[in-house]
Amino acid sequence: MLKRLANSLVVASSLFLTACSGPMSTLDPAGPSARMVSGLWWGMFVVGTLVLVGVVWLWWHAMQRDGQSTADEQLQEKQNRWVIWGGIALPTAAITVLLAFGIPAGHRMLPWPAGNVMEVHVEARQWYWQVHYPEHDIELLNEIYIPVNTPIDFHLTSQDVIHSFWVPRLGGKLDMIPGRTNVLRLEADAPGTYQGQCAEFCGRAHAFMKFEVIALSAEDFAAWQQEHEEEPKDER
Ligand SMILES: [Cu+2]
Repeated sequence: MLKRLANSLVVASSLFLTACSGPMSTLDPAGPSARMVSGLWWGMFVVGTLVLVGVVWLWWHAMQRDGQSTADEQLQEKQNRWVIWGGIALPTAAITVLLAFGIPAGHRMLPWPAGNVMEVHVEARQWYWQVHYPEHDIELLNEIYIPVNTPIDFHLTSQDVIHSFWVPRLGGKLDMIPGRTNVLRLEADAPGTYQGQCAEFCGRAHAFMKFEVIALSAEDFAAWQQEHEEEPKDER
């Protein structure tokens, strides 16, 4: 029976895991920030699974036992041990381990001053994205071209309601709030197209508020930039 249960668990988990790739999967990271997010996710998944299995095992064990009087002093002491180790020590240790990984990971994702950071401004509106490259005076709509292996600071704001900027394969999401600029640092490892989506319900067409991040090699990006800078301003 246990063997059959184990087999069906393997089949079920492999079915679930095949759904972990794809253009909107945080578990298919394509940049340093996304890798930290997915690393934390897997760590929490493993710890959470161990805790679940342990609790279910204890519950099953408890259900099999006959009732005993709690007046028994020895039994009382045993129960106190369970409360201290299982109810206080174990959660404290688990939370400490998670914080020891989680806090430095969150810290590394912040946009600290660095040498080769590129700046891209994104303004959200119902229901599209206006992209501006301040250093090159380029404007785009619903698509963002970036060079690979370069940290990009996205300066995010909104012109109407709260939206949220999210490119799952590149990193975590960040809210875009009217009257405020939030900065999100993302980086792509390899050339390719990464899907983005508004992650905060913002009205009727929220589900269709999508964009694309196109990562190009350094040479291709330089060529793209030159091509766009040469366009006369009044045609944009
Ligand atoms: Cu939205």
